[in-house]
Amino acid sequence: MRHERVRGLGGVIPAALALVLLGSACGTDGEPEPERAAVEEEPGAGAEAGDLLITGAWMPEPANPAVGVVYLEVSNDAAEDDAVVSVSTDASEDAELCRTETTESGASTMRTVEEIPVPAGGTTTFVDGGYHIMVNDIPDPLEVGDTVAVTLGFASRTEVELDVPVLEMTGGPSGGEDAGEHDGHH
Ligand SMILES: [Cu+2]
Repeated sequence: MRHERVRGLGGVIPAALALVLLGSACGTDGEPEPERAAVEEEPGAGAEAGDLLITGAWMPEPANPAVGVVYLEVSNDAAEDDAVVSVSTDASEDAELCRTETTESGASTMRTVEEIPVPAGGTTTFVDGGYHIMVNDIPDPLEVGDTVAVTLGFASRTEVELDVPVLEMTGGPSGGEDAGEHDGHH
């Protein structure tokens, strides 16, 4: 019975939507949940403010419970360069903009930075081995499933708030693949 119904719909709607309908039919008889499907496709939080678009924001569950890191992608659709110039979070009073750099001898060092540039028409990726947000002295340990409120301030005076999910170390959209052993910024 159920299969016949789905097959009938399949003739007139895209296969991807049919899958969504099929998925929801298993649980309840309610409507499909397109928002939920979108979240599954791209883990992490996103937000839009003016010409700025943030996607894929997440925090790997901290290995050291006192220190967390937030990764994300910022796109700037404006005609002018912008930059992230401040960060704050409800997870700790101590959050900062940070960059991992690889020295010529291959050692990794981290240093805080005043700003993280987001060029006009460009995208800056916060990633393991590059720019990131560092959250220090976390008083209450974070676990997978928690959400951390993060506010980014931009040079253009735009502020963007995000509810950043804490995910398993391997669960993020910008996981270890781009690790910065071959950092090409210099
Ligand atoms: Cu850092």
